[in-house]
Amino acid sequence: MTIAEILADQVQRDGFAVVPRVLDADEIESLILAVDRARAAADQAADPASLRRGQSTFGLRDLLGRVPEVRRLAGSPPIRELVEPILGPAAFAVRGLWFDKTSEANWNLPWHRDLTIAARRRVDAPGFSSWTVKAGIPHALAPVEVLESMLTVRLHLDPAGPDNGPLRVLPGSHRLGGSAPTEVGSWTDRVHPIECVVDRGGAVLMRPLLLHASNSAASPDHRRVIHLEFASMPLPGGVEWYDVARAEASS
Ligand SMILES: O=C(O)CCC(=O)C(=O)O
Repeated sequence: MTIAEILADQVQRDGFAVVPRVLDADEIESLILAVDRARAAADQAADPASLRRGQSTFGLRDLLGRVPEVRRLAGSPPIRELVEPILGPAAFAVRGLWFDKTSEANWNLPWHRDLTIAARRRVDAPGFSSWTVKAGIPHALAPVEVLESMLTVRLHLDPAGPDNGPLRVLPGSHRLGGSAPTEVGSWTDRVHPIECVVDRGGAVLMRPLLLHASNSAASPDHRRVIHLEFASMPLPGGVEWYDVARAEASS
């Protein structure tokens, strides 16, 4: 079995996999600089894409649209090699977010699934609900079939360990088995949570329907993550993805 096949199997079975050494030190530094530039520009323009707590920015939306380096990364061979064995060669990135957990923004997130997609415009199609607008972009809860066919790649620009509020997951909880996507209790009662400990430059592959959470960091420091969501098919009912970033053209 190849490493790609082993990872695809893990994601199929557990809903997630931790992958070491996806980005090297130079790539990490240039991504940090590129995101910082976009973040500073958004802050200066009081742009709602920048997620702020007090004086501190802890997140940025629309990363694929705002940071060309991240758009290139999403279509680059090292990322495609993680995504294609799971979603197939037609997969494309549909959303990019950046998060940093620091002492000023030391969040604590309860168990949840990622149920929202970003769309080009609101269309009241069956299966889409709770439309909202975030940073000028329409968002909706998506049908389960759409979410089941997606994959998130979380790229870690800093180490995530037990002390800085790493992602926690409930293995296998991406399989709904007929239960509602908002249902949590039966999983927390019987599945032991796993902490995703990731080195700088590593990644977590995750199905959006996997139940996940994170505690506040005991020793907060930067915990920067580029969060990329991938899909492999058009949305139903005339709804369109807000963004579609495909693989780099091979020369
Ligand atoms: O990075 C974290 O702390 C969790 C983020 C998260 O839960 C999410 O992206 O849905």
